[in-house]
Amino acid sequence: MAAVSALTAATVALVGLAAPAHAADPVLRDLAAAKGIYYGTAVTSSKLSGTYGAVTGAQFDSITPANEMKWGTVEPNRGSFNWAGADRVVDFAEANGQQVRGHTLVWHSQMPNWLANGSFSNTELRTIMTDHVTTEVTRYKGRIDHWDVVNEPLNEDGTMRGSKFYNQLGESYIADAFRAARAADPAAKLYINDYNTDGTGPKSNGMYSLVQRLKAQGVPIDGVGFQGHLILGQVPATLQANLQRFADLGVEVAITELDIRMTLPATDAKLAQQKTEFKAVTNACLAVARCEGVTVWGFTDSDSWIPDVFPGEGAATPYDAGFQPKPAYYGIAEALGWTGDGGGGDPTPTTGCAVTYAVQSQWNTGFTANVTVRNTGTSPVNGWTLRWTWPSGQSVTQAWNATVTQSGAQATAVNAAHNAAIAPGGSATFGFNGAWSGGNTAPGAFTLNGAACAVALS
Ligand code: 9MR
Repeated sequence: MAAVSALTAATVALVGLAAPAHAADPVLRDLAAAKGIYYGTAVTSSKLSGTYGAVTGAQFDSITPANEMKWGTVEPNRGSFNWAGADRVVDFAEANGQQVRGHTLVWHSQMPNWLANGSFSNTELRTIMTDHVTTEVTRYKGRIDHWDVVNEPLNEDGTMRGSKFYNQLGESYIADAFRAARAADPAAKLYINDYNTDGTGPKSNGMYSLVQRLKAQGVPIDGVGFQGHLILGQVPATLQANLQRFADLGVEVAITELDIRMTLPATDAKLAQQKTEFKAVTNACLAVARCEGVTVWGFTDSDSWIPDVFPGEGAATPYDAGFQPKPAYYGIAEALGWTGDGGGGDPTPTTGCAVTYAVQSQWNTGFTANVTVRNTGTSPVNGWTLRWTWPSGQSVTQAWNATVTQSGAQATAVNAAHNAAIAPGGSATFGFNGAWSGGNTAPGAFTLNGAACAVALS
């Protein structure tokens, strides 16, 4: 029993609160699952709470630590490990029913200084690398769905990048890294991952040849990741065809780091174009049977690498810095089959109300009633006037929590200061005493700020 309580407490702490999206907003992870793919996001582990955590948990079914599993983070000093951030991401994913993309094991960048600047014999370096792969993959064995085993191995012209590993070990470092990863967790899908390989071209051709060579050598490679760091207006027209030709080699494919940057400021026209382009990239994945999913590299503009690296550019993700969905978000949803109202960006806010009218008590000449007004729209109500017509000659004699006046058979209730605002899904209640004689039939219709409400009698 104690163990169960502890688990529940931990789960509650990790599971996000309800996301602050609009009531009618689609859920990307559900739409994606219905289409047979995942929709993921890169995350920053220290931010996985509050609104950031809520949106991450609610909208995505795969997460990738942006930095927490990189060698420089997990082993800053040789033999001394820091798994805190990586653990937090994996725990969050499990609490929220998400997959994890492990990123990344062997990369020329973000290496610890002791490794980047150390001198090692070739044999020693190979052992250091395979030990690192074994240690990290083993730690998360059974908990990582996809590993980016080797990241960014290519130059722009498609030749092999001159990294520490390549320079000392040659191309075989890649095969060794994959073999170590497979041995450590046979269930994880093992990927090679790079940027500027999204469309056909020299770098993509280099990757294609590399994957062919690895397959020919029997290297345990399961997938190819296409990072998808794209520029507005420059989404490669060959994206789908390129994904397909890799799939035809007998590997999975995935878009692993999607963002579409633009020159700031973002305008409505640029954001509309960005919507079209997020939709197109998502559609390209959907059109390729072996495309397993799409991951955006940060879901909010407040958690994007772009402004730091490309001054004057940004707005590259599907949510703005205040966690509001941008047109791009609706473009993704539309590609995933959503048909709601998000054509130009945010769905048009809706208004709606429902009234519950209840007679609490009644005596020979009088009665007491309560009225609850519920906001069933997606936009807030700020100040309200509720009107109804008495069907059998009643009149209001005294009211509370609203000011009620009457003219002929029409009653008008105006909010009190404390219940003027009704949030979407929220309600306000007021009460009154009334007089009746002959009959006390409940009103059959109400209007809120001039618009008819649904009516429930009780
Ligand atoms: O998003 C990551 C950013 O926080 C780091 O500062 C940066 C360091 O190189 O790495 C970013 O992620 C990169 C990813 O690991 C590999 N592909 C390119 C990504 C953007 O630079």
